Amino acid sequence: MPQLHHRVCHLCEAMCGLVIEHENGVIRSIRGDQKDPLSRGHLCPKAYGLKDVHEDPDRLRTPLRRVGDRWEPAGWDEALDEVAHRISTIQQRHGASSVALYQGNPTVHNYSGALFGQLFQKALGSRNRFSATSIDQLPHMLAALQMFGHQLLLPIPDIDRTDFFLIVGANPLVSNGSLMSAPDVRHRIEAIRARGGRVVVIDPRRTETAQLADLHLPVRPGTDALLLASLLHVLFAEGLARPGRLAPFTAGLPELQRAVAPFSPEEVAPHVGLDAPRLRSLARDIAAAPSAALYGRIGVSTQTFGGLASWMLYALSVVTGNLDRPGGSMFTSPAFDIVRFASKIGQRGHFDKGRSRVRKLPEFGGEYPVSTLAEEIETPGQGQIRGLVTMAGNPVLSSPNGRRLDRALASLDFMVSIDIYRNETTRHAHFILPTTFGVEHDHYDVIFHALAIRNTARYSLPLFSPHPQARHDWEIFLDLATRLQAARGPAHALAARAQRRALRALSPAGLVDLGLRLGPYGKSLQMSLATLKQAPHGVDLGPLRPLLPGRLETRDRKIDVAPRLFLNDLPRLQRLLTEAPAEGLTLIGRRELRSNNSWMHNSERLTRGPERCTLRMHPEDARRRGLQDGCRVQLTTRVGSIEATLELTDEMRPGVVSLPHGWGHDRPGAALRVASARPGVSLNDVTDDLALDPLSGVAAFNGLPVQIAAVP
Ligand SMILES: Nc1nc2c(c(=O)[nH]1)N[C@H]1C(S)=C(S)[C@@H](COP(=O)(O)OP(=O)(O)OC[C@H]3O[C@@H](n4cnc5c(=O)[nH]c(N)nc54)[C@H](O)[C@@H]3O)O[C@H]1N2
Ligand SMILES: Nc1nc2c(c(=O)[nH]1)N[C@H]1C(S)=C(S)[C@@H](COP(=O)(O)OP(=O)(O)OC[C@H]3O[C@@H](n4cnc5c(=O)[nH]c(N)nc54)[C@H](O)[C@@H]3O)O[C@H]1N2
Ligand code: SF4
Ligand SMILES: [Mo]
Repeated sequence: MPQLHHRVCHLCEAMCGLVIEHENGVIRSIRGDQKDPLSRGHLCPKAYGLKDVHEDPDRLRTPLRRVGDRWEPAGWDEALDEVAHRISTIQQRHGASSVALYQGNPTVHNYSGALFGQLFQKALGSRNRFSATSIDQLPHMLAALQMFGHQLLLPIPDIDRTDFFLIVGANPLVSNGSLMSAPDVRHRIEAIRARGGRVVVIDPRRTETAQLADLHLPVRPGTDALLLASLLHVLFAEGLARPGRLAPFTAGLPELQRAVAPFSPEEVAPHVGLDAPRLRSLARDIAAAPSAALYGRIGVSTQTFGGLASWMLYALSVVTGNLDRPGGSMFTSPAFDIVRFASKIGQRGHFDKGRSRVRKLPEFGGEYPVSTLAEEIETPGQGQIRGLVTMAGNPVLSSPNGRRLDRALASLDFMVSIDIYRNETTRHAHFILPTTFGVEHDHYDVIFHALAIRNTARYSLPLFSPHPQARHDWEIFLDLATRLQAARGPAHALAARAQRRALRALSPAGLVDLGLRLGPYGKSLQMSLATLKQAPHGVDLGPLRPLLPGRLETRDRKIDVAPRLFLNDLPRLQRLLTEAPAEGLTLIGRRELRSNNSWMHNSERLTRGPERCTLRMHPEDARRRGLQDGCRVQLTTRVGSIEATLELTDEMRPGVVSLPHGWGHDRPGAALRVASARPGVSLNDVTDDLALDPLSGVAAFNGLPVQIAAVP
């Protein structure tokens, strides 16, 4: 008899509720859960990735040890013992920071792994920590830290009630939303227009999202900070700055006004590549809208002015009174309130408390930019990285100048990867420790409930019991942490073992229970794990509510709309006005609906159909270079060359070309049979580890100069 299982999809930030039909341990079908209060029945094709990855014969099931080019299975105890021993030995000889840590994106989609990963991180005690944050949302978090006092206090666009949705450098129709958990974003955007609201997209490409909009503005890549500064300029110059109820607890408005004075639409227009009257009327439209949700994502955060652009978007919300207003950008009240928790234990985030060894890049939240990882491994001397732990990450394909990192990883004394696949990164490890996946464990979105457009809470039980050989991420972290602590001496060993017993007894689910009970609905709604277990479709906690000034975490309980850090970076932006816009082509990224960064290309179902890893170019640019649709072209940057198939489309802004990242599955030693049959190329073989936002340290993937020629 087929049975039904209800759970949340953990593959992206949208948190779609699913109904999974299964029989005799096999998933028969996956549908959207109509009763989920957030996703209301939505799902995307990737949901089947849960089944495909779960059943994938290439997914690792036992620990692997590499001996030269050969891999042999190892027992858990021997693998964990040897991994801890090798890490401790390097650390004893060369210092705690000689072993680095890289945490990839799926970490934040796995609450137990993330919580216990912190424990492991502490036990490792290395200052050389890296994660996908510095190739992603770091600037948004930095702006939140500076303006609202907490790195996780991110304003979320209230798209279900807004009258004006401005989308800058994001393509939620394909990405399903990021720092904005908003399943079924298509219907939500259509609803804005149906109720008489407007949608404007600023993107060098006429994306799937732009096609739904009232207005698409094809900005020149990397110039968003100029564009946004000009909007602020118009608001002040035309007396449209009206922070309203935010005014009593907003500091820095006069400083902001002075700071944006040089950036009139007329000044910035030739650099941004849009007409000044367009920019002026956009500022007026935002000011005139009864409510406006102003939103930016990867396109604005991962560029040379990522910090400034992220700050200015939030500043625009404040200046127009749209922060913390229904229909504007609001803060969430999640049932497990990670922001409050973190601040209770004094963790609000920090920036530039230290600098990396080689390139002197600033830390953020105790991490260094991953753009510097390769050179920290390659550069000899005191503090050199000699060992590496990767967890749920594939930086060879996901970080800039991946080829350089690829080579650097091969030179490490020791590397261990906690991952479900032997892929382009983990092939360099001496040990791979495989984890359970998806339907084999429980799930609660500690992070994404805090970033959702509506307050809801939903807990999922495991569907299948894990393979007898399998371990959860959290179990591996706990066991490694215990061993690392024990290696420091008998007293440490005793304490570590006691801690291990206590944490196993509490269990990750126990931590969620605690978080729910101590959260904002613990008393009022008796929120607990038991409550959620009785609500298999999730609990609706209502639309976002105004929370300011109470929710602010700044010392003076005020919004700082003009943090010194950002003001000091404005002369760099102003210099852009004195330079002639660069000739030649610039490269930007792209996401594809059936793909998820680098790791879902081993699903037959998700990769069939036309080739996806193509270089898109405007036909006019192709004509000038004598290139034909479908021909092979070579892309060359400072860092290297790759080849790709050309796809001509007038959705590209002339002068801009786009290629998706996460491909390039043709490296020896990886074991991904489906993916390697259609490998594509890695965009990050040509992105530049030296190209970053010097303010924040985030990688500047977008707006990279590139030469394109036919393959000889
Ligand atoms: N050029 C360019 N590069 C980019 C981007 C871009 O827009 N352009 N985007 C960037 C962004 S936003 C991100 S987030 C990064 C992502 O960068 P990464 O996080 O480094 O890479 P992923 O491709 O997400 O790799 C995830 C890894 O986790 C493993 N995995 C999946 N599930 C689990 C699990 O449950 N447990 C464990 N232990 N492992 C698991 C997979 O096998 C895979 O090896 O890429 C960045 N790179
Ligand atoms: N299907 C799918 N969904 C995903 C992922 C995936 O790989 N596949 N990855 C997940 C992850 S890790 C993340 S972080 C999110 C990201 O979520 P999004 O940010 O929505 O992702 P993208 O589709 O890369 O959208 C970025 C947009 O910025 C545009 N852009 C590039 N350069 C510039 C610029 O200089 N200025 C402006 N204004 N726009 C620019 C690009 O054309 C692109 O349309 O998606 C998540 N969801
Ligand atoms: S949109 Fe995201 S959460 Fe929803 S089904 Fe697709 S991958 Fe899963
Ligand atoms: Mo990301």
